[in-house]
Amino acid sequence: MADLKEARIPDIGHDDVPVIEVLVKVGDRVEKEQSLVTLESDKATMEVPAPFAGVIREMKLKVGDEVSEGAVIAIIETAGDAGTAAPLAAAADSSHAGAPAADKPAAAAPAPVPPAPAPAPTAPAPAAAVPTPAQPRPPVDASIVMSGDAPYASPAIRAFARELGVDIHQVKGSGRGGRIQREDVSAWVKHALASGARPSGAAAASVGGLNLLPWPKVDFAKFGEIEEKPLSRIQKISGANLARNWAMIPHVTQHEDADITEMEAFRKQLGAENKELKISPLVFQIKAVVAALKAFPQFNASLDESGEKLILKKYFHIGIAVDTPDGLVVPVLRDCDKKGLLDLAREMGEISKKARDKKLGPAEMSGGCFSISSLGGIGGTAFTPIVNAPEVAILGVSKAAVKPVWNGKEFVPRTILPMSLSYDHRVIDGALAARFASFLAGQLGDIRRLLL
Ligand code: CAO
Repeated sequence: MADLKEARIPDIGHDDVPVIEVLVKVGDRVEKEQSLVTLESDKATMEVPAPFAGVIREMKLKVGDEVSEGAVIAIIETAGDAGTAAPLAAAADSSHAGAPAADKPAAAAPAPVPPAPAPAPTAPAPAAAVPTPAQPRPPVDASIVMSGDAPYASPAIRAFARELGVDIHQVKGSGRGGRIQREDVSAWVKHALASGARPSGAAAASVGGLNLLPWPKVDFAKFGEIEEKPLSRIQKISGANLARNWAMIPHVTQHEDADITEMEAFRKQLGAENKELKISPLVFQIKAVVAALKAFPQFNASLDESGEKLILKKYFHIGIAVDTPDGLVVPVLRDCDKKGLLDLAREMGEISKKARDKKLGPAEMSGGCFSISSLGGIGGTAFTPIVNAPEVAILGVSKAAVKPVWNGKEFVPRTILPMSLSYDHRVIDGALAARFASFLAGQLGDIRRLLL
């Protein structure tokens, strides 16, 4: 007896996690545990499996939706027995009929319908087949991902492809029934590197092939003892983002010094009065950045995907780069224009602890307008921070030091904070950046101005 049931998001540990892939469509017959959608936070991707077998009658989610526990993914028509729903082949998309359900036990599906349209080759392509290089596809957007022509690949292979930044739609499967194997993804990457094939996604539309040399392949053990250490998940994700941002954004870094002698005196006084809080120079920098974003709205902006429009933001959410044992994360402090120094100090303490304890949720790392990366507690006199796309600028802060400064009559000791402002030169020109940096220095040099 057929039955309509809701497949819901289970406890995923976070709220508002974005859906990045919809793996099934109306009419598909799914097995129990077959992945329905993929969710991705900044820290992890997860595929949500079907809690029971049946035929998808209605999809309730689309790419870009943000979900929490309990959200309905789809309405599934089951055939009574949740674990082994009878095949409802007549209801399935007829375009799938006849394609082999490569990995399904024959008994489970007398009229099998594969989870995704496989090309149904009469003889599967050999495993060593040269991958099809970047098929010219339009940029990946929600409608394409949702179109239902999901390639035939296991969750692990999809995750692998995503980690390498490969659009799985471009990979030709060499497994049974066209199933995509790990080797297919690796071979696609090798081929793409060698041929300078177009990168996937929206980026492809504007960047074209970078035509880079393949990464040097070196047998390091030939030269001495070595040890292999896999990158952490955070390093892999942030590495891919940094590489894209560095390659695609024309960076320029403007350096500026701020005289923070008075600010430091006030900060120490505040610290003495609020011993329970750690009042770092960062909270003053956040307030100064907010003032500068208000004065220079071009910095509180993002280029839209087409690269032809600037989105100006009326809110002031500031990302703070936090160094954790597993790599760099950038939690976002919201509405910094509405918060005082003490509130920000409290929040900074909480959020950096959460980051180091790996407890940040995706929502806490999204929506930033501008980032600050402070190496001031460590050292250095200047560096080149990488813009955190789709933001258009980032402030790098180095270690303040007492220096002799000429006041017109004599050298006096002043505490000088070196700042490095990197910006996207497509959006911001050098003169504007110099004005922004000098405005920032002015705010930090006379913190009474932060009240204006
Ligand atoms: N100049 C001099 N001293 C500074 C300073 C500066 N610009 N900024 C901070 N300090 C001081 C602090 O006051 C603190 O002194 P006390 O111990 O006497 O209180 C000390 O340096 C250590 O500060 P901190 O780094 O622990 O704290 P913070 O609030 O300044 O920064 C955080 C917090 C989370 C930003 C920082 O811990 C961090 O992770 N920084 C690294 C960010 C990073 O890796 N960026 C690089 C990105 S590109 O790879």
